[in-house]
Amino acid sequence: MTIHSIISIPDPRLRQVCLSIDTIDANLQLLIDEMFETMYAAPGVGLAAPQIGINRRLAVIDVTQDKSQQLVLINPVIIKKEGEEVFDEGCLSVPGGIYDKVERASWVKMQALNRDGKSYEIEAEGLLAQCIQHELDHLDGKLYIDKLSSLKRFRISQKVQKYKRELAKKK
Ligand code: K1U
Ligand code: ZN
Repeated sequence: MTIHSIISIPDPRLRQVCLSIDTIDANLQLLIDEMFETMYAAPGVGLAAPQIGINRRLAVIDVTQDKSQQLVLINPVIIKKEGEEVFDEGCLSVPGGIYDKVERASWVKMQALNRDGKSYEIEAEGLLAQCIQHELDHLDGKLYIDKLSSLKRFRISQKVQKYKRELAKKK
């Protein structure tokens, strides 16, 4: 099973609006399996295709500790959202253990296709709602750091550069 490299800021591929998926076949299902493996290895609770350099509207999520609720999001759309909540948020593409507080809807209803191309809807709150919104933002080229002040964004980009330099030295 292939574990993909996760790209990080300031890679411009993270800033593209992703294209819809029109064919669900064995190749896509293999990619979905690889995305779950990549997400668990990171470790993370979600992963969007642009984070591995693929410009398609595809993400995977599993917020459980026992891998019991794997969600495949193909061409996902948030059809309703309610409330506001401030969550601590991180991103695998903003590496180095960086987290900050972000305001999100506290409840969302999402429609997407599953790995067999079947349409489903899910209502979510808490971490799952946060993760759905985070992954859908990735598909539109948006990152949680865009919601922070420009000073915080500047400091975060410096921390990420330092983290990547130190990682490169160790290799
Ligand atoms: O899309 C991503 O960058 C994945 C990201 C998703 C996310 C995390 C927190 C709030 C909203 C969305 C992550 O998974 S970061 C890693 C993380 O939070 C985590 C890792 C292991 C266990 C639990 C959480
Ligand atoms: Zn992210």
